[in-house]
Amino acid sequence: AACGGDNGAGGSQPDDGKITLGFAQVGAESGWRTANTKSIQDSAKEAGIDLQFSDAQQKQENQIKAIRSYITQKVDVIAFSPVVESGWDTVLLEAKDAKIPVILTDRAVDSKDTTLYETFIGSDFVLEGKKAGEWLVGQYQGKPEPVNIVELQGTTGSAPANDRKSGFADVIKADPKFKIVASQTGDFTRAKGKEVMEAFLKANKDIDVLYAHNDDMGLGAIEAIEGAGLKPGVDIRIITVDAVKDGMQALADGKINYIVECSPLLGPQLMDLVKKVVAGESVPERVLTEETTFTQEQAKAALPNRQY
Ligand code: GZL
Repeated sequence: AACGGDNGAGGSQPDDGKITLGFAQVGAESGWRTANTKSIQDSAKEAGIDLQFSDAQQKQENQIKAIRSYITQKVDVIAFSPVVESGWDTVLLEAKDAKIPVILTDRAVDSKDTTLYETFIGSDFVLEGKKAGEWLVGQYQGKPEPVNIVELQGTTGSAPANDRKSGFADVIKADPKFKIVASQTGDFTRAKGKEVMEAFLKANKDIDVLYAHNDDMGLGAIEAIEGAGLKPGVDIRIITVDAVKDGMQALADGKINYIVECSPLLGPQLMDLVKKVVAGESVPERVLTEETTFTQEQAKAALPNRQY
């Protein structure tokens, strides 16, 4: 392999000819994120790709710093999961000027210039929100009484929070009996989910449903609901997104009523895209992840072979 030669993509091939991938991860805020990191690290090893990895503790400035360090290191490809949708154009332009291709994983950016990245591999979060809404509408078919909903949003400004909120709202607006009486960010963490749900419970006497943008906030909310002497999944129906093991266990135990899956296992597909991009092959501008939904019965059946 070329030792230190230019591979045309701007990065310089290391002496051993291995591709070097710089990955700027969001953080370690949830079970989903942990599983996503494991998938990326395991599949880089499997693919023989040299992975430089950073954890931004959910701070955009740390992700930008990490991307800049990868540019300085002249990695062959940069990949990252943008913690929020906006504020990326400057650093992505620096990567483009350095001729280092960028791959978006998991979350999207709102940059108008789509030449700033090669492809975006991740879920359709609007569809996830719609799936959650459709299940709820189905549950209350033919029941005219009002349905009071509280919503735990993901990280403010993140694509999953924006899109899961809008997809859900789009579906339930069909019937005015569905009312979102409170909606606030729990930043995708259990701790914050519990704290905000405690506040919701104090401020709202009659909550029928909780829609949490991820399992972790839903699990935190369950602690708050039980702390208030109510039965999660019965007194307050709960819908979450992700389907990580702890969420699926709560679903099987009847504390959650429905989970919309969001797969974190993007590693293998990411490594294929990295190899294609370095080889100068064309890649699709959007790669959608396969995912489904789970009822309580389906969770019991699926739990034994859940990978994460
Ligand atoms: C979704 C991902 C979200 C998960 C959360 O693809 O960005 O971030 O739903 C995670 O659990 O924190």
